[in-house]
Amino acid sequence: METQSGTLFQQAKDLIPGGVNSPVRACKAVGLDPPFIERAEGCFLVDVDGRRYIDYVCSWGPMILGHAHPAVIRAVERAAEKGTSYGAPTELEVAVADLIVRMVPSIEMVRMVNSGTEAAMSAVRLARGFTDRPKIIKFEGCYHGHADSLLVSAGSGVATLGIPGSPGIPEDIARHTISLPFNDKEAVTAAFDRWGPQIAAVIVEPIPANMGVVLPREGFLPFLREITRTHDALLIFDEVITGFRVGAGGAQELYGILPDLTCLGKIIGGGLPVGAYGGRREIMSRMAPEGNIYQAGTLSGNPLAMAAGLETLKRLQEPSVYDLLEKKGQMLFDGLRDAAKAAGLPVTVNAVGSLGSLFFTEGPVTDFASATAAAGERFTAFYRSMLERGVYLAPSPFEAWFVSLAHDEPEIRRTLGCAQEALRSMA
Ligand code: KE4
Repeated sequence: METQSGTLFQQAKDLIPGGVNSPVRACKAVGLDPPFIERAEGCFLVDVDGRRYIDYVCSWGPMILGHAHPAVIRAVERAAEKGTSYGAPTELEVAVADLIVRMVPSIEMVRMVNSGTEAAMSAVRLARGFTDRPKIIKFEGCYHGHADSLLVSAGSGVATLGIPGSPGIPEDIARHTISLPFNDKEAVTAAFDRWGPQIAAVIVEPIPANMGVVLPREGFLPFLREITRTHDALLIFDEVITGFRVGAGGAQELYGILPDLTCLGKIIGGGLPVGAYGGRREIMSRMAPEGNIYQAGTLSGNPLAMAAGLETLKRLQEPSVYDLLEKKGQMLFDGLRDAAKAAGLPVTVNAVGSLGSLFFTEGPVTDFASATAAAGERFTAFYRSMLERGVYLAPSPFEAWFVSLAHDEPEIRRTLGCAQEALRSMA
C-alpha cells in the first residue's frame, strides 16, 4: 500500500541526493525506505502516515529533555519574536558561554559554531596553529564530522598514514592524519615514536559512539593525556555526543581527565543547529580576532539556537537529572541484555548512562574491528522487527540508542517487550 512517506521519498530522491540531507537517514543499511516524520513530542515521533514510534534516535542525541519540551519551545518562540538573526553579539551568547564554562571542567573559553563538524574542524586547525605541527591522530570508528582531515580511514597496521575516507579528499591532506585502533596504547606509542615532533593533537571521542558505543579501557584516556603532554601535543576530546549526555561535565568529568580542547554540539543547541569548541584560555585566545588563527560563521551563536540551548542546559543543571537518566538507561540496557539471554542470542550491550548500543556478537566489543565483526544481518532483522512494533532505532549498527528524560517506565517496558518478541523471533 502506497504510504505518504513513500510518496515523499520518491519526490525527495529526485531533488536531494539519496532523498535525505544526511546519509544515515536514508536507512540504506537496513534496506528500508525511511518514514518521514511529521511531528514529535516527549519520547514519541509521529510519521506523516500517523504511525507513532518510541524514539531512541532523539535527533542523534540533542533531544535529551524529550521532543518539543514546552520550556524550550517557549524560549525559541520568545527569541523569534525579536528577530531570527542579527549577525551581531547578543546577551544570549554570553549566557550560553558562561554556562558551558561553568559546567565543563576543562573549558575556560568557548566559541560557538553551527555543527559538530565545524567544532572538530576548528579545534584541529587551532591545535595545528597553536603547536605549529601538521599531523593529527584519530581512531578508527571514531567520527568527528566530515571535514577533510577527519574523514580519513586507517591504513593497515599501526602508525601508518591515513588514506582518504572519501573521494574529494586530496592525498596530501589525508597523509597528515594517522588513524589508529581505539584502546590500543601500543599503536599510539608507535605513532608518537615515529611522528612525535609532527603531531599537533590526538582527537578522540572519550566514549566512542559512532562504531556503536565502545568504552575506553581502564587507563586508556589517562594514557592519552600523559603521552600528549610528554610530546607537547594537544588532547582534543570530541564530546559532541558525550557532552552533557553522560553527565553535566561530560566524559571528561566522568573520567577525571582535562583535555586541552573540547568539541561540543547536539545537546547544547536543544535541537537547533549548534556546535562549539573550547578549552584552555592560552589556546583559545589564539583564535581571531584576539589571535591570528581564523574561523568564522554567519549564524554562529544564532539567537534561536542559543535560546534553545540555554533552556536545555539550565534544566540539565538540576541535581537529579543524571541519576534519573542513569536509572532509565540501566532499565533499558539491562533489559535488552536479559531479553537477548532469554532468546539465547549472542548479544553485547555497551552502555554509559542514557547512551548505549547493542551488538549481535558474543563480544567484548572494544574497538572498530570487534564492532564490525558483529552480525549485520541480525541487526537488520532486529531493526525491522522493532520498527514494525513501533520502536524507532538508528538504522545502523554503528550508531547509539539515546534515552531522554521523557522516556518513562511504561515506554521502556513496552520497548523491552518488543525487543523480547523481536529477539525470540530471530532465535
Ligand atoms: P554534526 O556536523 O553532524 O553536527 O556533528 C558531527 C559529529 C562530530 N562528533 C561526533 C562525536 C559526532 O557523533 C558527530 C555527528 N554524529 C552523527 C551521528 N552519529 C550525526 C548524524 C548524521 O550524520 O546525520
